[in-house]
Amino acid sequence: MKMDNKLLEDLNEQVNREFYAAYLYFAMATYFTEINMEGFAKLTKNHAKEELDHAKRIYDYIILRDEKVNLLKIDAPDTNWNNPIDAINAALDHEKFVTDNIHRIYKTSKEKGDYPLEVFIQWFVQEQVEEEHLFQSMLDKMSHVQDCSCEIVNIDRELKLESNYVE
Ligand code: OFO
Repeated sequence: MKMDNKLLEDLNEQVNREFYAAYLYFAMATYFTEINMEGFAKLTKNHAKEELDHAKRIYDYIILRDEKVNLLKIDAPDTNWNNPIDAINAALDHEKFVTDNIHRIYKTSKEKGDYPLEVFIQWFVQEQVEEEHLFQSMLDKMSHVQDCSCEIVNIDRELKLESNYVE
């Protein structure tokens, strides 16, 4: 089934948005490394790798549909974070932005009768629920500690010990 041109364009832009997300999380990992927060650095670096996987999933899907992958320029992320809460807030904002885009692709694929794409993109719809939850719950935890940086250090230590955040 031939893909609608606008949908294909949006999907190619989504590949770019996923690569940008990887850039953003690698930038955050750099920031957290610079301020000696190894746990947060590990978390964000691991997340950057997940974003590369998201980009690859969509890249492979476009090829599977016999359509053309169009790789677009990746912007440099804005990295002016003042503190760890600021950075994690930026992560949540970005995930909300990605969610809006995924929902639009899902909605359009339904409207255009592209059922294969509708089914494919469902994985991302669910993934975004998890991604937003990850950063929202972290922010909730951090917002309790307010200005006490020693508590943020404790959260960082916990993250460092989490076995699922592998290098
Ligand atoms: Fe963070 O989920 Fe992809 O972008």
